Amino acid sequence: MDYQSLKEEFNKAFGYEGERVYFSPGRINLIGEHTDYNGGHVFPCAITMGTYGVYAARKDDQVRLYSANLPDAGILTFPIDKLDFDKNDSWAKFPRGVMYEMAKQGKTVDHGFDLFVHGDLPDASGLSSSASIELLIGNILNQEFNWGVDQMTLIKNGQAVENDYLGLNTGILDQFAIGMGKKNQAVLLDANTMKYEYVPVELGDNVIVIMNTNKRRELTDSKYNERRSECEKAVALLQKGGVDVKTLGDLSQEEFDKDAYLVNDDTLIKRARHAVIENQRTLRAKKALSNGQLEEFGKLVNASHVSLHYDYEVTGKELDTLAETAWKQPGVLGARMTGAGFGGCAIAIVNKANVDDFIKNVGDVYKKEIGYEASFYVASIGDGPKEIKA
Ligand code: GAF
Repeated sequence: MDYQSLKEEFNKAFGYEGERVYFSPGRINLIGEHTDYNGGHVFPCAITMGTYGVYAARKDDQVRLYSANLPDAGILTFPIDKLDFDKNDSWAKFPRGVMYEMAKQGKTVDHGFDLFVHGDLPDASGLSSSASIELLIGNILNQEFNWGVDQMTLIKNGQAVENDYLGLNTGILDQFAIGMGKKNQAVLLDANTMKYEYVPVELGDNVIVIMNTNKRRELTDSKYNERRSECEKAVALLQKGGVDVKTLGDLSQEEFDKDAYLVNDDTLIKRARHAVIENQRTLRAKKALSNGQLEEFGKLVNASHVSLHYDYEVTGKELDTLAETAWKQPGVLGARMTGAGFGGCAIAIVNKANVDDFIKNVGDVYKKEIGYEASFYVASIGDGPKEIKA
């Protein structure tokens, strides 16, 4: 949506002129899945799809919110000092959560505001619509209330909203990918040290196609927290056996293979093996992309999906159908699920000349196998949160 239409939409919702327009992206993760909370590496990029917000200050202490994506919710209202979590809160939980967590650092607002929001990310699809809105609100309030905090503070605050306010035990991947997004760049993050490095995404004649299963992925409904605690149990068993390890990201594949017997449980060994090898694979994939070895990069992308299917068991029929069908199409370098899994989206790296046929063929197979349609978008890699000018 463009600047003018967003201003008009604000006007329709609130009956006067909004002041400033902001944008926060969604993200795809190229590789490095379920590694962030295991002290490993992730390799995501922000995309040009995301969440727009139009802001205007109010003189009183009321926050009023309107989402074009949830028109039935109407205008949601709360006073600036009522920030406690309320499970009936609809999407107001995000601005309230951001304000609640930032208030812990002494960053507050001293008057109300009206906010119109419009997102073009499919909801609960694994492209981080929640982190997108957390970073949108964090960046708006940082600018409008002169908080003077840096992007990393807003990123960590977004994660605190998930972990402490909403009770979801997620890692830093989503908020980091969005907050640090840069046009045409992926970013390799070591989630253990928080050191990061940008890598240009130069795919030659290829583009990234996002494939949406249209199966909603709700982290709360999923086995996300279970996977996380399975990995923690594996680490505890390795430590008990005398291995000097803090996270699975500390281990090479050889070290893990040597000590895996200490874990002594088939399921826990599979979970840990994924975390260890996926971390190593992510480093190899970053190297391959940096060196322009696109075929090698694509193979590592495929191997990531296989590991998420067999060892981590977070794919499911919908994501497997998309990835496995994609692998068989001409002009495809690689394909894998992206994000937490259990539904949501997959990505494929496809030669530009093959994209139309690719979408048709994968779409047809998906409809036949699953019974409803998948959606496809060609991804553009974009910047992090920013104000948009006229
Ligand atoms: C979700 C989480 F929010 C991330 O922190 C990450 O663990 C991801 O699943 C899996 O890689 O997006």
